[in-house]
Amino acid sequence: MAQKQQSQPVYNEATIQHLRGLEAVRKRPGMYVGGTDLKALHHLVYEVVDNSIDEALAGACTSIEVTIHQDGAVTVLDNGRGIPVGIHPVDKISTLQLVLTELNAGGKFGGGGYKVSGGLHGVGLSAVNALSSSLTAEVYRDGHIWRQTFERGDPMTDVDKIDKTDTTGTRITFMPDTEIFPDVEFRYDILIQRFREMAFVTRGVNIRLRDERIEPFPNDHSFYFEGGIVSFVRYLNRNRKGLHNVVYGSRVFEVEELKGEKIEAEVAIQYGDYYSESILAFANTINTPDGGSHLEGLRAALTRAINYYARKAGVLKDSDPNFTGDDTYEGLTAIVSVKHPNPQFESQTKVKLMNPEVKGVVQSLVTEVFGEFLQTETRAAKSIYDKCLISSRARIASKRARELIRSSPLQSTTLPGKLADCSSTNPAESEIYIVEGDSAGGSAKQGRDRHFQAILPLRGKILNTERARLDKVLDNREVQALISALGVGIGDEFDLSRLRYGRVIIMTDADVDGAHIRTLLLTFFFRYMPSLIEEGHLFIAQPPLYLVKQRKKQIYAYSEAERESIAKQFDGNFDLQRYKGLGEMNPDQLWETTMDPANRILLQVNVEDAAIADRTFDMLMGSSVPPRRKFIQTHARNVRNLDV
Ligand code: 0RA
Repeated sequence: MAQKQQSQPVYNEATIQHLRGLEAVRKRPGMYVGGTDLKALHHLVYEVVDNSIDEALAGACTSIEVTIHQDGAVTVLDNGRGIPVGIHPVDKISTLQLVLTELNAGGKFGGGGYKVSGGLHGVGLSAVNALSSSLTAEVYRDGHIWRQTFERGDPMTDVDKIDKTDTTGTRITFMPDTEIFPDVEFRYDILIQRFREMAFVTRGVNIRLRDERIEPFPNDHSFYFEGGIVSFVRYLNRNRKGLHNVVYGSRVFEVEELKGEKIEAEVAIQYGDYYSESILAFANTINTPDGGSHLEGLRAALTRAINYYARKAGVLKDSDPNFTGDDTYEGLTAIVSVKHPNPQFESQTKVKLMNPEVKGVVQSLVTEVFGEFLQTETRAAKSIYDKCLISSRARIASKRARELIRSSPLQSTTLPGKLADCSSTNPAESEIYIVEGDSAGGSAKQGRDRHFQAILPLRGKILNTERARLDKVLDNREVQALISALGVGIGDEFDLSRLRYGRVIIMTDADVDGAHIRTLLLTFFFRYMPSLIEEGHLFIAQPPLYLVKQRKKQIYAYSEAERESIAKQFDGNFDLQRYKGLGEMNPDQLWETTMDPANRILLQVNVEDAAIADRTFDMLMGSSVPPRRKFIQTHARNVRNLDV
């Protein structure tokens, strides 16, 4: 190539039209890069890197290095094949110049080497060139280093052969134009996030990001994930427990619409012991947060496979309805990544993939690999079905609750007549005792410190109805009294900030019925006021089980172990009084043992405790009594200890 004078734009017939194109990019950057804000600025880097990723996807590139320079320019260097520099047969100019000056040229013209591209809005490197005050492209190819420089998209030099080399690759350095972008400062954090994702979905490529603006260069990270999206799922679940190893599958599909070109799809799936859902979908390595056809295919196939095999395994009976999609997505971490020769995105910013044929492709892949997994790994499959069961029960319970709440007068704000309120109106210091039975309620009212302790007696026999269903419970007058005493409302109206007492304390007898009522109340709070538990407002009072007496000395025992150790202390010579109910204590005793903040032991309820109660609840409300009693006796006091 002949040397041309520096900084003299190189025009020939072919370039005139290209330059007009680039002028349009500068006039309306919004149409080409989605605006001139920070997001658009960073898109310039992604655009160049996307081209290098394309080389990696073509199997021709293993390393991409991105550098933010001190002057604010960015360099993207890769070891791909290098942008071709020869004269283009149609346009009669160097392909390098064509790629950098013609809109839509990119690497995809001529049906050549490229399978896929995630390139920005299909406008390619030329848009970056147009929006850069200066750009230098250096190509390592055919034994030589070639260079061409541009200003605001105009070629300043010809494609110059500047040296010899035995490697291949492309180095693009550009300075975003301050005439276009009000803020041209690249953010390391934004870029690193994107490159981490790209490295995960482009197996075997090393992406490095360095920031030369801060010495001694603390910002220098490399990403390389041999395991691709399997590593990605492990990374996302790094602090959580998986129920099984990551399930992975990939296929290359030929679909008729594409006339010989192929779609590549891969998925990685893992369920864990948590309830959130994180599914990420990528199209040509670009994250598509609004999903699209690839995500639809994944979701549909997962739900169908789980329903099919759960039914086959007898987990779902003939009379049971199918799990809904949501039932099957709780606790799921999954990634679907497709590479498509002609991706169609909903909008310029590429947040949603539209190609309809992709849905079926992903669906058949997931059906095959995940179905195979469910069939062979039966234990893992069982734990997934069990999770779905829990999700579906919770969904049905909360639906029933919402319906009920809508049609019931539970939002009343008048305080119930049975409430013995405290004089303090400061929730930070006040507490409410929910007490089983009117007689214990009477003792508690007399024994309390009325300044900060309120008492609400619940009539035991009503709550005691053994077969009470939870929706019946909401219809219950006692529970309605509880809701209005707390002041928080319920359902859509629920507002924890209106809680009238900072501590809500359940105080029931230390017997089977007491445990039963406690389970019921815990279940109620868990299903209808979970945030009250999460924020640490719910407690269980712990009355003593025994009074151990020796002449004038008397000691309360709160557990069997305590009773034994006191008995030893008294040399086996003592009187023992067993408390079966709160009513057996006089008001002073009740204050001293169970209500006085100086002496009492409260158990703070956490969500796990309440979840156990919730699971227990269904069993308790079943029709067979003996296992129920046994369960209550063994588990009722099995709550974490906490001194308050
Ligand atoms: C056009 C055709 C080919 C590669 C490229 C462009 C290409 C573009 C960029 C941008 C950054 N790095 C790049 N690397 C390659 C195919 C070349 C061939 O078939 O040899």
